[in-house]
Amino acid sequence: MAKTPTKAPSNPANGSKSVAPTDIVPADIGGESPAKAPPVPADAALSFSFAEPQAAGGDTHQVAGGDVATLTTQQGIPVADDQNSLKQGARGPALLEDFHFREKMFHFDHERIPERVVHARGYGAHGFFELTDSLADVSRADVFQRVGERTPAFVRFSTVAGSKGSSDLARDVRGFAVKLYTQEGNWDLVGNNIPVFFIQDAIKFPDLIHSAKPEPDRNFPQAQTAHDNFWDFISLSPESFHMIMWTMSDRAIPRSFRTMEGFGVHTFRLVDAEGKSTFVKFHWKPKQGLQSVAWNEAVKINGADPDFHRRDLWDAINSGDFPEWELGVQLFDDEFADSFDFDVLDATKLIPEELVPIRVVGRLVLDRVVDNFFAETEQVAFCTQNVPPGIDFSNDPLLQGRNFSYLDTQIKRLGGPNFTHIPINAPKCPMAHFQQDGHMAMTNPKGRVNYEPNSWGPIQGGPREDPARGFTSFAEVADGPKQRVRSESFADHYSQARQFFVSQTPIEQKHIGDALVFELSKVERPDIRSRTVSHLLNIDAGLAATVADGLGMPLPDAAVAARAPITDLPASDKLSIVKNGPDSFKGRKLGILLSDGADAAIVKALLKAVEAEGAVYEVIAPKIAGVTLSDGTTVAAKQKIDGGPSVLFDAVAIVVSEAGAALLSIDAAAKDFVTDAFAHCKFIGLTAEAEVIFAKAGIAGDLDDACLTLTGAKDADAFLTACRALRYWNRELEVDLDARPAG
Ligand code: HDE
Repeated sequence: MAKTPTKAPSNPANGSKSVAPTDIVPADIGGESPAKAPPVPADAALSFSFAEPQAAGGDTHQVAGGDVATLTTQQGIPVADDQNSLKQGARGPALLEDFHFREKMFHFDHERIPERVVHARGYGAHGFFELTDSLADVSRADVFQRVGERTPAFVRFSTVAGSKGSSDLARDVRGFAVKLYTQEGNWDLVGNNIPVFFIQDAIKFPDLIHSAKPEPDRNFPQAQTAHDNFWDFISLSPESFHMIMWTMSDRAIPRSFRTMEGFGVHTFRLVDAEGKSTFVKFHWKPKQGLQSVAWNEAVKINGADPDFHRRDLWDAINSGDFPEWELGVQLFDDEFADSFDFDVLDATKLIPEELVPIRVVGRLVLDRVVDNFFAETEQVAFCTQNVPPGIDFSNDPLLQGRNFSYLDTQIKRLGGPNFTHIPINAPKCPMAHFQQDGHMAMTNPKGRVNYEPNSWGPIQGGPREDPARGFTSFAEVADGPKQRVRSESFADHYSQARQFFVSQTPIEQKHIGDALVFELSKVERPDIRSRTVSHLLNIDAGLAATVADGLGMPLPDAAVAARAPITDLPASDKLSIVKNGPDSFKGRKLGILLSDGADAAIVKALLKAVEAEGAVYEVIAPKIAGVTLSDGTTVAAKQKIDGGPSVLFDAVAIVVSEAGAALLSIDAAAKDFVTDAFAHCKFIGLTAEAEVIFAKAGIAGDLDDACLTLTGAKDADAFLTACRALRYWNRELEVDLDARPAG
């Protein structure tokens, strides 16, 4: 009878030979930017770690003295054999008595919790908020009082429509949810990367989301709005068209979470110690500048690296390149609200920065990745109702509805009322209340008294209300008949949609047209396509004509507008991505395609220039083991060419020898590498030898000003400087059929 191994077996059956670490010769140059020593988080004093053993038992696998801990059951019983279940004889039936097997399987069976009904796919990180300008003049909120003070933060970015396992580059709104653990309780600013929303009243949210999600009979398409149900709903809901302009723009395919803005969307209130209220809109402005990818590129990124955004955030933080945003506020009073062309309670409208300038009051820095995705990113529970004293709600009917929905959904998702006991959700300030019991209660009050008022005195009797420090709602006077109506002041649906469109650069306008044509081309019913275009006519006649032409359909009549659009709202530069890009290649990634025999001086100069720019690089090569350069230096590859397409990089350099180029020019993946980099308007650096690859790909004759020849080491700096422009969008007007005038 075969002896059962008791240790994890090496596998003699498959004959695999293990490679001793000494067999591997490290390359002279690594295949990617070298990892820096993990930096000390700037808020080290405030940082807290979920790796610390928690009340219910440590989650560390080490025991004192550094010995490896003994595997145990959840009850702490040491486990002797984790490879084999208990059987009656070696080939006999399994025994019910095997408590270790049953406990292990039971726990596994319950590993999943319901995914979020929207924003299921998300990625989070820790950091801090630092106040740089006191808001004490308008708010009593503790978090806004002391300049220089840091408040711990957790941020979760997300897509909206896709399931947890969907791809990062879906065309979609991005969630930008911020939890600040203030000294007066948690403040959750649960925003998006787009400052307006599709609908005006929360009662339409289930319909909007049903229409965007996979169609219920067939359960597809996944993470896409390009289908009949979505556009049917949208074309019957004119209020959505301002947001549609944003979601059809490149805002919906960001390059990185780090290159997106965030918005609180609704009008909130700040309230001072005297109870005076000031209206406020919250903005997060990325220090990294705004940047998006091209649609054709997004589609390909989804295949090449569905985790593109989460990997980007993980890598940036781990390499010490901490993403940072400024917190800006737009403050305004009743007088402005009354004079504004639109209703400040209508979440389909924004207030242009030119009208109410942004006051920067702080910065948000993400400097620590999670220890455990599930414990932190999956279990974090944002609730719009979480506001500390000094911040308050407006009557925006969307916000009012959200305040119900978020608490409600957490009970379903996290299983009970004690989700605030989970460390990621627990406030980091003192807490005292009489709420008790329920599923998974972790922090239970001690003592005899669990009610108030009580007469057990200040020590035994527990916490008391504090009328001065406690939260008081802004004493807004409200009156009116009880009715289901939409305010007349919400009736303008097109003016700001038009303002957004005219604020874009020509290439951004083209992308909006392209996106509409793409989405509507996936819609099967011509009447839905036509109805959608009928709304575009109220926004911009040129856009409507482009889309109708792209769909090959006649122009319909314009939709009947509830209120005639204002057509002369001035363009707002802040609404464009291209006009708000960075002026550096910092934080971006250069892909360097190498072959054996590539010019060592050029490669080394490129790496130096990348580092000087604060950018990163990855080497792509025919084989993952890497290449040997002209001077004998070996360079490791990060990507084999087939797994490292150019869509994963912000710019590319192709440094190859003549022999290497000859080999690569017959390789489909290498040809895709150059054609895609070209089609996506990237800056391309290439040695003269590389031209044969472009020739075989059919684009050698098209090389333009953004394709820079690298003749020697001296050209590396100039190439990296050129890359600061991020994309050479003019090229798209040459190479895209859709750039031709309508007709
Ligand atoms: Fe949400 N939304 N939402 N939403 N939302 C949720 O809460 C809801 C809206 C936003 O990373 C859910 O915990 C209603 C606007 C983000 O965990 C749910 C309405 C904005 C996240 C919910 C809206 C958002 C959510 C699902 C219309 C931008 C992800 C899971 C009235 C200002 C938070 C959850 C995270 C998540 C309801 C509209 C942003 C069901 C009813 C407008 C960033 O409660």
